[in-house]
Amino acid sequence: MISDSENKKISKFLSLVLRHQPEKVGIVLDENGWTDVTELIDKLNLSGLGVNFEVLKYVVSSNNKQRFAFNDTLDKIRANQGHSVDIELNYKSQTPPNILYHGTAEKYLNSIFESGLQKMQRHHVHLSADVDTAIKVGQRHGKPVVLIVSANEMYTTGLEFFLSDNGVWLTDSVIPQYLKVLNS
Ligand code: HQG
Repeated sequence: MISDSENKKISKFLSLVLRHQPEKVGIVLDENGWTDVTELIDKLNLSGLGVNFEVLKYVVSSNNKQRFAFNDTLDKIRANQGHSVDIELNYKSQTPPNILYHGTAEKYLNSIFESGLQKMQRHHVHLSADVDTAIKVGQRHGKPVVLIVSANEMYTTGLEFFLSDNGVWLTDSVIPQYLKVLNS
């Protein structure tokens, strides 16, 4: 497949970008250190490292310390340990206030009350502790509507909330049962 020295070279470079300097090739790690496999391969190739999916799988499986792992669907990859970048530490699991708010646009309401608040392209659903912030967030999408989220009720059922360093409340999803429209 590839020579040992080529394998080692790719592995070292993977350690560098998956643990320390993702920005070196322009990838982004999520809060748990995962990054998109297709994007990683594209960016590695742009950096002059000839890597395709088969080669990447080989490097991961043959690594002497199993430094890297794919997720179950093989579309994300991360380093198993040894990070110097601040993954996870940005988001602390917290007891939320009784109520949090989510700003959205009127046009999304039907869908939200059908399938709940979903994280869409992001890692979490973003919530705020105050109404003004929610209105501003909602305005980005159209005519703003503020939803009241029964955060503490969710929390008591075991659902997790995180507070980012910049004060944004985060959770995985919110089912319609915990949502109400704030009447202005
Ligand atoms: C909506 C900015 C249909 C959701 C802001 C939102 C925020 C659904 C949109 C941060 C849905 C996603 C996040 C469903 C959710 N059906 N629509 N089932 N579930 N939606 O931008 O909360 O500049 O990904 O209501 O300040 O607007 O990035 O999320 O309208 O904190 O740092 O789908 O983005 O910060 O939109 O904004 P977004 P968001 P940054």
